[in-house]
Amino acid sequence: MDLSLSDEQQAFRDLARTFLDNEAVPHRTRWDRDEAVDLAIVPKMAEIGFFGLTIPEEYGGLGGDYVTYALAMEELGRADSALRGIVSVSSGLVGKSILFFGSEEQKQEWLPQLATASRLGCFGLTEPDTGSDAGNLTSRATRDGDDWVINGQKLFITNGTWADVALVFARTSDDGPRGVTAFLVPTDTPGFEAREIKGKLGLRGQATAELFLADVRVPASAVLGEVGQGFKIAMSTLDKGRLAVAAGCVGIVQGCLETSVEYATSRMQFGRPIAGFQLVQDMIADISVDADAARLLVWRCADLVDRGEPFGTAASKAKLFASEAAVRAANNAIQVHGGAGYVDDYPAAKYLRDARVMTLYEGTSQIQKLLIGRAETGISAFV
Ligand code: COS
Repeated sequence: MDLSLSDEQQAFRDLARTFLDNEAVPHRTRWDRDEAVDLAIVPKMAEIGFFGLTIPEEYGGLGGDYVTYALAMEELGRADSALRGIVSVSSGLVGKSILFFGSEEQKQEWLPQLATASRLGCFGLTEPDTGSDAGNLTSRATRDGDDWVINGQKLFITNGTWADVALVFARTSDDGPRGVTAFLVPTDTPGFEAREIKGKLGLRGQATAELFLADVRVPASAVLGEVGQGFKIAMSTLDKGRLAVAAGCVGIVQGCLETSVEYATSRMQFGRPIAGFQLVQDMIADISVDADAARLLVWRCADLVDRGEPFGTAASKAKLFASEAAVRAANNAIQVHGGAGYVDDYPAAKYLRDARVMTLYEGTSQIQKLLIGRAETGISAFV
């Protein structure tokens, strides 16, 4: 489905697909079983431009638009969501926070490195006791002379053990969400420790970690934006993050469609391809409609970003629909494959395991519904 994509946008999508079909798809099952992607792919992905896509050229990126970014995220989701997460957390959540809220010095220091993936970033918001209620986080930063000293714990942090810099949100006053400040913390700072979380249902190739900060001392220049602005930075960055998750989910749905059609047209039962049975076509039709609907919501949102229009609610709608669609489509794909869908010789099982977290992270489906409900009614369910 090509809705008035420019030649450049289509060219980037084709480049991304060819690269991932050669460099990721043949290895993804092994990476998934080993619980680690081969990090040698990261510089190769950077060369294609995945990491620098929306970072301006003056900071070493490609200065691309968000529709192209959505296409790139879709291709990554179709190939391996573990790779999509590495990119969208490092150059998306961390890079964009620095781009929109950082000082010129911080931009010069970090953006060229994140754009080329010579360094990776992680986004330290979630804590053991604060997931959806992010504004109530309890990690604390206290002023000590010219420095800040950070103590606390972060949970489920993508890239946590691989990152060179952690964007850490910590409380600098007891004023709820208004008392949160963002800090750029090099992960080799004494007192910073990352421990990998093993045994995840999906995204097994991706490093997900628990972060421990014990008297981590950073200079005042590590504050991103202003003191007390951290929650706004997190929320506005997550709006774009939700677009990236949604686009990745479109890739999962697309992958489910392709593998289901391929399997159903070649698998013979009762003397004909199972694609000839109406009940199988019913499932394939559902996946196909989910792919189109999710993609259109994603493109609408990306287009709003590109035009400088408000896009938060559109991002919530895209993320809600696309993540639920990804779970539905992967479940349908397994049903089309029958027993073959239950083992990892085919991608359907991994699609389902990877899709399952998409309705949880970067704001659960329930949080997205409450944000959409608030936008429609003007009444907040959070107060
Ligand atoms: N962009 C910019 N500013 C925002 C914003 C956004 N998208 N959303 C909220 N803010 C601002 C508000 O404007 C408000 O500013 P003022 O203090 O100047 O009025 C401030 O942030 C606090 O807003 P509020 O108290 O209204 O918070 P919300 O109700 O907007 O947020 C929810 C509550 C539950 C929506 C929010 O905490 C949330 O999104 N939780 C999910 C967190 C999440 O996605 N976690 C996953 C982490 S990454 S895996």
